[in-house]
Amino acid sequence: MLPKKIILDCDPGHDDAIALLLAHGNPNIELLAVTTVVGNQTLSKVTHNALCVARIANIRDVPFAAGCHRPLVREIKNAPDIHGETGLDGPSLPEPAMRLDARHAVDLLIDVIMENPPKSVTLVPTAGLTNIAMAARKAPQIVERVKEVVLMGGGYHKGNRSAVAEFNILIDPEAAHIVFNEKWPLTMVGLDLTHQAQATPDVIGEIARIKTRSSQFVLDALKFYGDRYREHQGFGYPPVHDPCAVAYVIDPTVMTTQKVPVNIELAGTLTTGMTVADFRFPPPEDCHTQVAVKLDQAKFWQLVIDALKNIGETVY
Ligand SMILES: [Ca+2]
Repeated sequence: MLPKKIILDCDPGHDDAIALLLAHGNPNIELLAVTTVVGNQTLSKVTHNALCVARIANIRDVPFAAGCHRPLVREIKNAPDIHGETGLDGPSLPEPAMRLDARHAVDLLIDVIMENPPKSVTLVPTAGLTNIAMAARKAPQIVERVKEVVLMGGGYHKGNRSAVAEFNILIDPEAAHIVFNEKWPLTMVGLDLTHQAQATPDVIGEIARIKTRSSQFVLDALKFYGDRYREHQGFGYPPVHDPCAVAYVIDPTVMTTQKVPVNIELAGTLTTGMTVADFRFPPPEDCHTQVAVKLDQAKFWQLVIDALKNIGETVY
């Protein structure tokens, strides 16, 4: 089986960092590019963090580019309550060894999609959708060319930044509206799914046995992230959202999905940023969106652990 080509668009972020390690460490993924966008912290902070994680995992020869520094319309909202002032508080980070690609992330996204064969590139956004929306508007030809979009964001049951809105969608709902309404096949890996991916003591114990720099980084990241989730959101164990989207690309049997139309609320007084999923049966024939429903937890964590083992020890 040929590896699946992906572009990871992220805002590291503790769970983004683990998503990056999973993508790099899994042999079924070819990481074509990493793009960053404002979200968990400012653009400069999350971009710095992405380059630090690249060094921890010894990622080379993959272009990294910085994208949009603010949402399309709204003011910037970050998440220091969960990710700290740096966006990746907790683990000690090495200085980046890699330089950023000179291109804006939106241009890198477009270039990489157009340089690769039609329907070969999967977009994996694990942050606000500003870069992806900008790319779709700047180069509409990418929409047909992309194989699919598998994003972490939203939820059809409840939100985490409002009663009904999830952070990645809420910080740039206009961008999400663009991305969900383009006709590419889109899988929403939302809170309904990612809240099933909690880093339990069993999982932590397995990661602790790997004993490499990358595994130690993950342990330190999960310690901080777990404490914040306990304190601010009442979780016993933290939900590790972003790697779920990467795991679906690696092996779609890691979760069940359901085809339903999804659109983004832009005008609600209580519901702005809600991913409104229409579960009335049957879905329309032209429905191009699906939502993730049920996670195979054992399979998911095995993918994460295998990726860390594959990365092995790194030197810096
Ligand atoms: Ca993220």
